Amino acid sequence: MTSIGKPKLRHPALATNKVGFTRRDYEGKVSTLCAGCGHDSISAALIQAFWELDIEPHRVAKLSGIGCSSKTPDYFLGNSHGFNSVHGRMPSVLTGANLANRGLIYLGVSGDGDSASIGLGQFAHVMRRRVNMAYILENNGVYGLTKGQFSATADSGSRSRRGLTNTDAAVDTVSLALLMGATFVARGFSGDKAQLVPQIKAAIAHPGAAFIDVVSPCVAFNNHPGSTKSYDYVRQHNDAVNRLDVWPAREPIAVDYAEGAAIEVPQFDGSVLRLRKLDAHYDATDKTSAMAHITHAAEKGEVVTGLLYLAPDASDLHAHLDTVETPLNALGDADLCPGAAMLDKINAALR
Ligand SMILES: Cc1ncc(C[n+]2csc(CCOP(=O)(O)OP(=O)(O)O)c2C)c(N)n1
Ligand code: SF4
Ligand SMILES: [Mg+2]
Repeated sequence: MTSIGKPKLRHPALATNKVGFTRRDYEGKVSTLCAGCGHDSISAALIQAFWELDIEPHRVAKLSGIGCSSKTPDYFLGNSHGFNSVHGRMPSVLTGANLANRGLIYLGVSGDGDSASIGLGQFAHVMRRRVNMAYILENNGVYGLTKGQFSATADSGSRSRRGLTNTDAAVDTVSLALLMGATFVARGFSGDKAQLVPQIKAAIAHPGAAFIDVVSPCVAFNNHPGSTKSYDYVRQHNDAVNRLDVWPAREPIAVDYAEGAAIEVPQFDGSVLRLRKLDAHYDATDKTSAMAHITHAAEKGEVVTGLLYLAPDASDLHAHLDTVETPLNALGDADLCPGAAMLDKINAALR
């Protein structure tokens, strides 16, 4: 059995959000992942974030590749649009869907094998094209679904459950996303929901390529001493540079911080991101120093988490291509066909 439906029965007193949905309306089928898998905690954080943002489930399109991580869209947002694509190919399918219908909110869900091994090229190009999406990479350092081989994000020197040492250099997806032009880059940990939920909310509000690498331990194949993606390792080496608060549009900001302790970044949808510094020297708007900080921390075996980079002037692929505001899939023949005279002109120009 690959999926189990949930009973329809629900408590009549469940709280509803501003669009009239309970938290249950953002859930999906019962998860069939291993008990304790980090990916299930990420699904719970996604449910919480979409519910708190008052987004109607039918406005969301969730796309994924192949892997335990890519299976998870079955376990949340059961009333949203969903497409489980081919291994490593989610970014191009998401790009096509986004170009055809800019009216939906795009969520890409992937794994480290899916994005950093077979799908590395697609990952790089979707970031440099700045497709408007929230891209969540559930990073456990192994191919969980195919029984725990090292993936390309496994750190050099880390040990497999069977005692093998990884000698290959790791692909750091956060550094790669920065290098490729993503305009929102964060790293979270599936064991820290308080940090992850605001990160997801901010990524959804961001008007461009938003990427979150979420370290998500695989309890079956990569949660032992010697692994750098285990719960214990990440808890002991987590170096959070800041904490995010997200204030939805039109809601008064309820907390004050000392001057210099927080920066506010208004988003295009009216919401406001508040970034509370935990590391006074970390500037999330300075890409070059962010990259240097991440590289130095990785050399010391630290796992830097938080909102690592935010471009204040972000824009997306639709803005770059100058497409019309109406979703392309809603345009009629009259809008799409330039007519015989225009076609003659184009042909003449090519002769
Ligand atoms: C084209 C292709 N090659 C290989 C596979 C086999 N395969 C399925 S999932 C997977 C790796 C998944 O790893 P990851 O993306 O890290 O997801 P996880 O299971 O760890 O969450 C592989 C190699 C496949 N399904 N399709
Ligand atoms: S094999 Fe690993 S990644 Fe897959 S469900 Fe189990 S714990 Fe999660
Ligand atoms: Mg994996």
